[in-house]
Amino acid sequence: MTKKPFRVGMIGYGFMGRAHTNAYKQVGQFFPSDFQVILKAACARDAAKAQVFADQWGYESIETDWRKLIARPDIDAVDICVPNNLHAEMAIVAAAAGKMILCEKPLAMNAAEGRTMVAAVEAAKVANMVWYNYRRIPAVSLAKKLIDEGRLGKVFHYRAKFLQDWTINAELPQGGQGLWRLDAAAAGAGVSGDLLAHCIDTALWFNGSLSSVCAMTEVFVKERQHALTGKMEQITIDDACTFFGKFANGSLANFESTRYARGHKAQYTLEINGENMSIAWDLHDLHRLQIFDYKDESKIRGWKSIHVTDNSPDHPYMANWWVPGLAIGYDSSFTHQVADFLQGLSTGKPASPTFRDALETQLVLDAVLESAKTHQWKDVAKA
Ligand code: SOE
Repeated sequence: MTKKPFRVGMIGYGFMGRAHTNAYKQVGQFFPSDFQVILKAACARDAAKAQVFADQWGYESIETDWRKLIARPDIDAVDICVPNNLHAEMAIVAAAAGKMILCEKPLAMNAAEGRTMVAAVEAAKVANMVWYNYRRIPAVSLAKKLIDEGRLGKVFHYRAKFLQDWTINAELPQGGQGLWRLDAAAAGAGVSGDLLAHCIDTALWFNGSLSSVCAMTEVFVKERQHALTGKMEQITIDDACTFFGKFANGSLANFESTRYARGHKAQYTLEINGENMSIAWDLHDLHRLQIFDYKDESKIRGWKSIHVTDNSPDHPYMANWWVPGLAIGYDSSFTHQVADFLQGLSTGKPASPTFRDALETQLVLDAVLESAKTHQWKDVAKA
């Protein structure tokens, strides 16, 4: 069967540029589809850096102007892997050019910007998706399956945290590669947009809408040297953000994120407690799902740890990998996301989260930051 080309134009070459490209390279082997992914062009302002990236990862060509990349007739899909302040403009131009768009998370700097992006992709009717990759860790996808099967009964609590420790050093500058995450002008928000966004995305997927939130944020290092200007500049993003809230289904939410939890590198944990079952997951042990099922016979009832590596269809995505018991990793979640995106193109049922789905996360984030600023509960606006 002749496959349809899916010609990718990648904008950006950092950590996420590599993670997404790795997924494009793997997907055809592990998840065959109607499409042949072709790494057509990599784009970065610095031609030398773009060329090194293109050579290392197998892109056929480079561009240094993202508008030229988007305009190229041999590009079908644009992957936006640049700091958050550039997402909206690039996505809107790509939509107008009729290109499919795969955008790194968070969708936008804020919900207002997110709305313009949703309007653009929906008006242009182009396929779109946001890279909230943790949904596609098999253990997390299995948790979603169990929740959708109604096994939990009434849900009472949802709690999640995402802890890191890489910004404790006050000498660390802000701005530039990787460190743009500390610069409000480039990132929009701190740990809320960078880390809590993942937790919120999964929570909304598992447990439905959040209706109201009450938050606090803190900036522990008030000034950092800006890598681009060399000057000491104020830090206005949140270094830490904690919030609680209420879901529309009546359950209570409890979230925490920080880059100041010494010893934790990327500890994303989540737990959901229902009347019949509780489910917990930890990114540091990513192929295990912890389950407590109250329906178990009392003498053997207790928390069980499921190694989500079986190749039966019950363990999402695993049938396409190795033999039972052999684990896959963080990188595979991106491969699964591309696989689902391509499948969505064939079936006409778009892979989530679409820009519209991701806008809901953005609305929660806006309410969280507003609540922290005003020291008041805030309702989450409707999409
Ligand atoms: C920040 O350190 C970061 O790389 C986030 O930007 C990613 O979204 C998260 O998955 C891991 O941590």
